[in-house]
Amino acid sequence: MNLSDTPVKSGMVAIVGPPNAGKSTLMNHFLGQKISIVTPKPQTTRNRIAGIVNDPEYQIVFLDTPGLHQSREPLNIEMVKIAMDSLADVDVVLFLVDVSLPLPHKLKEEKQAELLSYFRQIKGPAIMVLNKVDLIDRKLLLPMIEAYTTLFPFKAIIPVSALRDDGLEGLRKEILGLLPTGPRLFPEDIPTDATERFLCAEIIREKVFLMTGQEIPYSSAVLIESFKEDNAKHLVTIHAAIVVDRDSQKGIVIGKGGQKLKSIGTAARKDIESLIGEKVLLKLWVKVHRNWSQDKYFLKEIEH
Ligand SMILES: Nc1nc2c(ncn2[C@@H]2O[C@H](COP(=O)(O)OP(=O)(O)O)[C@@H](O)[C@H]2O)c(=O)[nH]1
Ligand SMILES: [Mg+2]
Repeated sequence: MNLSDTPVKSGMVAIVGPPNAGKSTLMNHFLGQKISIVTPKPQTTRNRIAGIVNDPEYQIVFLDTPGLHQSREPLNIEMVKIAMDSLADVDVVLFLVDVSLPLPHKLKEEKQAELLSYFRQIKGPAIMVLNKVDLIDRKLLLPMIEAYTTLFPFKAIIPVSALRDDGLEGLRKEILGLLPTGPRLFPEDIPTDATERFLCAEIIREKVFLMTGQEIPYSSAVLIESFKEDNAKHLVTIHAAIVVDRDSQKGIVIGKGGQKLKSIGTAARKDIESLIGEKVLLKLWVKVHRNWSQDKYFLKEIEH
């Protein structure tokens, strides 16, 4: 019997909640590395991404998910579906909220109903994670905990700051207490189930989110057109297209004299090099694909 078959605490943990609550930040802190992209803009995460934490005593498979929010845009409907579907086969649900935002009973009726509808879809044990406690006075926590206690039978309500790594140890213990004992679900040496190709596209998308304003982040996607590894030279050559909705957006992403695209490329290349540990040659170009977010085939193509 090899080590991987030895029963340990092992299971899947979905991280769900409104956009910008800090879901990706939380997962990255548990992993000790950046798997999921993080920006100050809502709706950054578009797909379910697994981050796997291995320890001699346990394996926790976190699923980072897109933010829950109501919207009639096909891409957004798909994103919420991805998040809600991930609730189906997990052992524990972490419901994350940003404590600097209004409490549930202070929300507009419609927003409150939305929140409750998400809670109702939780089947197994759930932990409410009150994130961003660094932004508020600790005295406000008790009424907050009481408010959430009345809304859903959470197994625990835990205040944390994912950004400052505060309270995460206690949260990890709560999670382990709820996980079954069994074989590891993944090999011990991989931190994610995402492909390098997908993670590279995500890194480029993060730089587009961070370096462009207004509508561009939400109107763009990244397509990896080729990904070639030259093992002898320790060089990976990546060709990728930043896909936008309209001609006018193409100009914005390229920038004056190509400066914007160059900055995006340089920042992305550095992160990709540290992700894969090889030299990277990154060739970026910008392509217009009208209504890409409504194109099911295109959405499938950028998923992996
Ligand atoms: N002050 C503070 N900011 C946080 C914390 N956790 C996340 N953030 C910030 O909130 C923003 C959204 O984070 P992200 O992880 O992308 O949220 P997601 O949309 O839920 O995945 C980013 O700017 C993070 O740096 C926290 O504990 N405290
Ligand atoms: Mg996210």
